[in-house]
Amino acid sequence: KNTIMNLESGQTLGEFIIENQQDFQYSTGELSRLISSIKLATKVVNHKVNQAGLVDILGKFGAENVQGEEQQKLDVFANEVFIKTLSQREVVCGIASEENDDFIEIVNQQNSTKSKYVVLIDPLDGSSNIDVNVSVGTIFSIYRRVTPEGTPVQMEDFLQPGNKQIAAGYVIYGSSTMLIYTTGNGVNGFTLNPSIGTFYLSHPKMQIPEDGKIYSVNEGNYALFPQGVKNYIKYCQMEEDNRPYTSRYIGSLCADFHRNMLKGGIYIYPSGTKSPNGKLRLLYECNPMAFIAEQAGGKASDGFNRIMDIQPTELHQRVPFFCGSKSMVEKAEEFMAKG
Ligand code: AHM
Ligand code: MG
Repeated sequence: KNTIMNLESGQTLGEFIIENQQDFQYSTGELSRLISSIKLATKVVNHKVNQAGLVDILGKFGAENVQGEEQQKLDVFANEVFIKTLSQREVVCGIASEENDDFIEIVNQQNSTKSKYVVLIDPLDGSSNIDVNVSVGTIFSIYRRVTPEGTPVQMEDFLQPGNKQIAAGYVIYGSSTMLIYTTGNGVNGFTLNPSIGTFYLSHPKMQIPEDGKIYSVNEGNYALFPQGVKNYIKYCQMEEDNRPYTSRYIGSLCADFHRNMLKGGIYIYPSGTKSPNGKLRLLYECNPMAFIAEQAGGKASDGFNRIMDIQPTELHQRVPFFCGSKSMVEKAEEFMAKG
């Protein structure tokens, strides 16, 4: 009984969205409907992610795939859920997804594009972690289109620098499912109560600690890292002042980023690994996380310059990523500058 009373006194994400609608200039409720649609899709994906470990057992007993269909991969499923949910509600005029080569134009039954927003999304980030029951996430980024409303959406509507983002957020399907987002007026985090399917405001006005003691980088690639990153890692490991720092790497950006948000820390995915610009995508991963980090008082850089000032040239562009507590990112930049 107590639990129910406590929950009822807490603010839900739905209530929060309505109450904060005035955050957006020229607000017509359109962006609120868009964020509500993301909330809905998140719950559908969450339900499926929670069942991931059961698929084999159910399959063995014939309870799954009665038509003999192959079990759909979770990242494909998540991609479809977000695209269908957003397009059917006509809350966006275009979607670009990490899972699709090209962007998708959304038209309504009259064959026109009504909304002025585009969404860029990584529907299931860190999906290689699913099989081992480690947290995965969703990352999204929202822009106002630059081409005229009512006309077909164009590539330039998606290739905008991160500093033009209207909103951004991530979901972490972890020991609890959380949705964290910003509309440029601070960062707020909501935790899902799965028994009633409602997100509650659990982390209001999130602030990333100015400094931290955790560094997250895939050190297996050490030999390939630029000298600046190697030197910074050695600095983290040195016995001096409040060091050595602690090393934590989950391999799920949402989870590593989220831990750093709460405890302070730096996340690095440098160049010089499998691709010359690292692995992470500017539009689906780095820009939204950079917007959230900055809104929480943190910092995001490519090692030299602000992530959100980079002018994108292609949808799936990759970029080195240094993100987290402000002083830690600045320190890493100092090492990068020295080379
Ligand atoms: P994905 O979008 O294909 O899942 O790749 C992104 C993920 C991030 O979540 C994570 O931080 C990174 O890849 C881990 O890469 P690596 O295994 O190379 O360290
Ligand atoms: Mg990803």
